[in-house]
Amino acid sequence: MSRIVAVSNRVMLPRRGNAPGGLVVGVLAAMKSRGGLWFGWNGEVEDPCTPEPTVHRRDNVTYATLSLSSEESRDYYQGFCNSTLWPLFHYFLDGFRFHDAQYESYLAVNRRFAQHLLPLLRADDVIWVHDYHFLPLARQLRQSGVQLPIGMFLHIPFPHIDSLRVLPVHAELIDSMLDFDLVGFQTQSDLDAFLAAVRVVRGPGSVAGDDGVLVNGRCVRVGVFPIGVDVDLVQQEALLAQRGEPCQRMIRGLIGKRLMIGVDRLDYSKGLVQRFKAYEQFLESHPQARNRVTYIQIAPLSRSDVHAYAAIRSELEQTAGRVNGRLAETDWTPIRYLNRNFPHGTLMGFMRNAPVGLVTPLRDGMNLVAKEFIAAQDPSDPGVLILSTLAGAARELTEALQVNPYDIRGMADAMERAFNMPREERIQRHESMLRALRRNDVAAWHSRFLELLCQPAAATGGCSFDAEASRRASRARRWS
Ligand code: GDG
Repeated sequence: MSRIVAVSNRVMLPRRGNAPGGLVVGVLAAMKSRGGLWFGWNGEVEDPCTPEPTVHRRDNVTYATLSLSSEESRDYYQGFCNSTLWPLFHYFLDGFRFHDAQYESYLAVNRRFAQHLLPLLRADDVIWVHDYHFLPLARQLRQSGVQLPIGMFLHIPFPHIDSLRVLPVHAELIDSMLDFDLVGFQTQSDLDAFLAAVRVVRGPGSVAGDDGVLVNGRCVRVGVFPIGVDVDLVQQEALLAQRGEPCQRMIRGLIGKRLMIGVDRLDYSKGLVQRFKAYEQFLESHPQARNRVTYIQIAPLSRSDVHAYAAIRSELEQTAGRVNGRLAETDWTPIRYLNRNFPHGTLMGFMRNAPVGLVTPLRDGMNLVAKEFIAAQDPSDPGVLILSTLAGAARELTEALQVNPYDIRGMADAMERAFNMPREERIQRHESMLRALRRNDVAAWHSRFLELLCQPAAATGGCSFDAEASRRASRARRWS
């Protein structure tokens, strides 16, 4: 069996106190079950940056990591990754910035990481690259002669070409993504958007069906691989944590009030300001709920060096302060807003004790918290999930109370409905969503992706369309 080499911007060694984000949770699950090499950034910024990767072994995983220089951190990470690609791919065109020098840094970091990865590769490896930080990595590796199978999974949405066009280098980026052998997306609409962009950049004849793109006679397979959670593990974590001191303390702190919970990295894409306002409206229009419910929002800080993240942080502090200032009683704080990490199990225990879970991003590739909330529930008395239609998870979790995250009144109404939903309806909705979670759990996600990546294109029917006709069309385009 081939060795798996995972490449992601952030590599996190399993140790206490680390609060992994969604990507790391998924990659860690794949690496733990299969073993292999995990290569990427160690999260450190130093001048000069590490000349060679630092290598650690834990269980059956080898971790090889590099640091970034302060210039790379500013231009590649905070710049092109998090002020260009992240806002653009989440349709936040107001926050979108483009600077040539940052794009140059992005390419240079991809080149540097490719060079350091080369000596670590073996002849039987398959390389699985994660996310928007490394869209040109396959091109860099191919230019150094690597012929191994290389796949890319995009954890975030892929935008429609009409938005993507604002990026001056969009054609170059799309083109470089076609050096992968397999490109995977969270949802069908992400895949459709990618194929639409490929048609524009390489001509309509390059795509047929939705399983492949033909590039210079070579087939690049594409597909939808919705990331999931380990349902049994989340259930065990939730059950175990429920008896632990942090959960018991949280329950005591509620003094009998019913809990509504949100757990999100502090990010403007997660829709927290709108959520706070919807809760305020819910309490205003349903005064009987006051002093009966408490909303806990856990929001560990992320990317705090990026200006837009500092701005959202201060807006949230103000909004929570205003709601609490207006509505709190001597024995009741309406919103408890915590910028800190908790161990994953503790979070699952909190979720199990919440009659309502709030997951209302303005845009999200998938959103694992939505799936974890369902998995963590007591099936005989489950909580209700309020879920944004703009999260990838909404495609599978159709029995959640789906809301438009910009519709403050609609979200307030959903809160009222969730707190009052009869038990029978809650059970029926939960059962159906649990089935969906089991169909697309985290093991299905990584095994489907890796199986496809390990098979030659001919064996999978990728590019099953008329390759010769496509080549003729592309020749005709060149001469027209
Ligand atoms: C990206 C995409 C896609 C959160 N707080 C703590 C903590 N978490 C865990 C959650 C969950 C994960 O982090 C967050 O995952 P999400 O999917 O919600 O979000 P992103 O970080 O934005 O992830 C996203 C994902 O990649 C996977 O493909 O779903 O759309 O944006 O597992 O439980 N974990 C710990 N402490 C915390 O305080 N330990």
